[in-house]
Amino acid sequence: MSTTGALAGSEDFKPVAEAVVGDSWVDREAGVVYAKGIGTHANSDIVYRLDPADVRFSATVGVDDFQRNSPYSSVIFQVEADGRLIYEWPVMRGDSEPQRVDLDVLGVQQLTLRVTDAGDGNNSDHADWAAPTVHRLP
Ligand SMILES: [Ca+2]
Repeated sequence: MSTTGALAGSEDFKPVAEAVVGDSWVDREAGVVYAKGIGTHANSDIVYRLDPADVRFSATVGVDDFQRNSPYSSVIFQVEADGRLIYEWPVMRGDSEPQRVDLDVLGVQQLTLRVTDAGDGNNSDHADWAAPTVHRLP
């Protein structure tokens, strides 16, 4: 997935950006470097139109490594399917463990990847969707 395939994207802080190889990633400490992902800054909405053959959405989410030592980072990751909340993880901070997301999206037409500022402002709220993938039936 890439943001160029998105229907719409919005962020409070800066344009939605493609994260690139060599950028800082959510799980460097564990030795995992993600080659692809979407780097965002809360508040952020990225909307995708799915294909009827799309069955699952997966990603690893977390605060960007760049903010590992920031006391201010606080974000909430959400996924909406046709406007219905299908995923939410409690507040993540710079030192929070990245989380694997794996969701059934069969029959979903519009998928929204959302990051909120967790209600306390968006200071240091760099949030990554690492390796975001839509799994399509062959
Ligand atoms: Ca925040």
